[in-house]
Amino acid sequence: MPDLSRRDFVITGTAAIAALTASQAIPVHAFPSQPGEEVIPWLDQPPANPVPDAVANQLQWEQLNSWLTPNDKFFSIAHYNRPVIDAETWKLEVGGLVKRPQAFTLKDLMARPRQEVVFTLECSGNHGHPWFLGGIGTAKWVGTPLAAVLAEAGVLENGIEVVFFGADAGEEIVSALASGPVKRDIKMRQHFARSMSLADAMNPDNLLCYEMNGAPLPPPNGFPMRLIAPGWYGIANIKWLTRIEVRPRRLMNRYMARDYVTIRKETRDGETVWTETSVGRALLKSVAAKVTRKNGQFRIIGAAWGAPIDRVDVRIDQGPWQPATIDRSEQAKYAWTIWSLDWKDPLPGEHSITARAIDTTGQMQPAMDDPQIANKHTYWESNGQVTRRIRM
Ligand SMILES: Nc1nc2c(c(=O)[nH]1)N[C@H]1C(S)=C(S)[C@@H](COP(=O)(O)O)O[C@H]1N2
Ligand SMILES: [Mo]
Repeated sequence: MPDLSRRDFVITGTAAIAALTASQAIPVHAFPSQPGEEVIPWLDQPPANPVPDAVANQLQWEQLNSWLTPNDKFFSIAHYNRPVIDAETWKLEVGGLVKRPQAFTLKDLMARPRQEVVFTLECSGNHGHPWFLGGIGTAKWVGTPLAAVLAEAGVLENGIEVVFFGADAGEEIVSALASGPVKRDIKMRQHFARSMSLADAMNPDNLLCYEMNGAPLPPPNGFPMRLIAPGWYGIANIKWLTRIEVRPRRLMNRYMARDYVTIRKETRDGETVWTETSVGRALLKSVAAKVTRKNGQFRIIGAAWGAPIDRVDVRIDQGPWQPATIDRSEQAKYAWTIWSLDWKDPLPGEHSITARAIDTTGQMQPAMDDPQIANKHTYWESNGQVTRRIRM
């Protein structure tokens, strides 16, 4: 029995094709869309983005048609300015608590060993606001491993934290509360920065990245160099890198300690406890991306990411959870998994569609009323189950 992959269709007789297409209906590969396929738009379209300078080019879920997000469709976030960097004069400094401080040119770094990773980058604020649904994309990132650069620089014994600085900068004001009656605002110009523990920074998958989907890193995504930290939320992936500094203390700047901090109210032994935690690793999540119609057949197509995916369940209205078909044709450790579910004979009218992902350790993406989500008083790490509405 020959393997009837799609290519074989071309050289097989018409009768065989007819028999095969009739028996197996639509192929399990969700992408690319088929000729004659139509996308039914969601009813709950997001409102206008109130911060178009900071959050640009959000993913349009209905247009999701490939596993990798094309560079011109990839979202970008800039909390300060969007620097334009001359690659000829640009340098990356590696300093602080190292035996051999270094300064690399782009050529130096591109001459080092090349490594690639397909990684789904999501802003931890994604789905935290009604207008923010498209702060996510998947790309093939290429660069040189960070670990070897740090090892060659020789981290000194008291170096525990690795700080990554961007070229972008802004003014920060901190209310310095003294223990007495004195309170004073301190204004300072700060470069965008985030840090990781030395152990996290030494992860062999971390890249000093200069290439995205086969092209030089586009300016909005960090040209000429950014950190790619697979498995971490977007915020850790510092763009427009200029300096890496090893330090003896934790970094407590705005984007580590004040912003991108999740605040949760928990009850422990009847007592209310508030927790404040810095956003870090990505969390398990899934969404329905689009509903398609072809030859009178309907299909829900979506994505799941944030952890190795075992299963995705889909619920239509208040019906049972139905297991989706996982598209195994394109998968990678740190990339989203595409799934689909055939929707048999939807009734005309309004419907809701909810997806939930289950990872390979059996963990389930939390429901919106799960205490993990319901007791969260900030919009970061919004990985609760997403419900979309549609009119059929
Ligand atoms: N230098 C710098 N790096 C940054 C940011 C920034 O404002 N400045 N934003 C971060 C945030 S919040 C996210 S979600 C990701 C987004 O990456 P992208 O713009 O390539 O999509 O970049 C991160 N890296
Ligand atoms: Mo972000």
